[in-house]
Amino acid sequence: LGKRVTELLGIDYPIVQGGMAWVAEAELAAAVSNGGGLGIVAAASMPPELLDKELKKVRALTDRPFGVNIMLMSPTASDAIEVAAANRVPVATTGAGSPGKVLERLKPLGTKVVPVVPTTALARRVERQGADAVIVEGCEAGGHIGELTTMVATPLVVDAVDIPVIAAGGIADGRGMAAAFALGAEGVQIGTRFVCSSECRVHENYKLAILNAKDRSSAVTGRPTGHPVRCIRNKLTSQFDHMEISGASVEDIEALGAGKLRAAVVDGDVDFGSVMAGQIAAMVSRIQPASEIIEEICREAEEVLSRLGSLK
Ligand code: FMN
Repeated sequence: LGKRVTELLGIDYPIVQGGMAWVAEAELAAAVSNGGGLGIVAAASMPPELLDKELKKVRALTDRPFGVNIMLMSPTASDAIEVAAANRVPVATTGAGSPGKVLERLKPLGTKVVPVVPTTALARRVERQGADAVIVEGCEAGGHIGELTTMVATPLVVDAVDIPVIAAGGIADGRGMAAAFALGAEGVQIGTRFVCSSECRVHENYKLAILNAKDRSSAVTGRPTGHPVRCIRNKLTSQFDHMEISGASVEDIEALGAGKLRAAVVDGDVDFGSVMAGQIAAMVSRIQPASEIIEEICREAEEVLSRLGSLK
């Protein structure tokens, strides 16, 4: 089922690790790629020199394909594209916007470009622009989110384009992966569960916050700004709630969010930092090596798929 994706990306299993600002560094990316998935370094939180260093580090740690995630909203996006070009990165995923510039600059160099899209309209547009595949991300996901759920957006996007569709948002085990395939996806992208991999270098408090999360632990902050973010409920999300209820300005709400992901990831401030994670955090119960996560999910997915023979 995942053959078009594994062949396109040169990987063993159709599992992509989500690009995650401040979280997705070289060690995690290399561990995922060495485990047979596609590891990704997130450019959003990195100045160009650091991104260059991290990409070279992944190359030193694995001989498997890997990728870079370029957040198009980020002020350093243009620099990140040039660093990705100089490093001849095998795959680029893009988030939050229209990836025209990335396609134009990186595709001629042989980089496979796989944009993250929240809607059928953007999926169609990036296919026309030459995207090699798309990642459709539902609002169950951690981080910046769109409106549609994975359950709804995946089959709609599958129907809208001919290129392979990779589903993201709310997938953390083999059941989720098999469900995504049932909806027509040919691969999955996973963020939250990989935060709890042994090789991910986020502060221990961040991992604990995910491990302790229950089904109603996640909240969405910043809706009035037009850039909503899913994270784990804490003192910061209460502050956001109060501001939104009291009709605070968009500028003030944006100011409250500034620097908060770094505070949680780097300083371990899980009370007043932004602990971005998906709803599926409730299912993540162990810290494991990335390769074990990949094997476990694929084994479970195979079992589920073989069990689902017919309706009766
Ligand atoms: N997606 C991007 O395209 N660029 C980012 O910089 C980015 N940062 C993220 C940071 C965190 C902490 C998390 C949890 C997610 C982020 N995402 C980002 C989304 C992930 O790449 C991925 O699509 C998402 O986590 C999948 O949903 P899941 O968390 O339910 O597995």
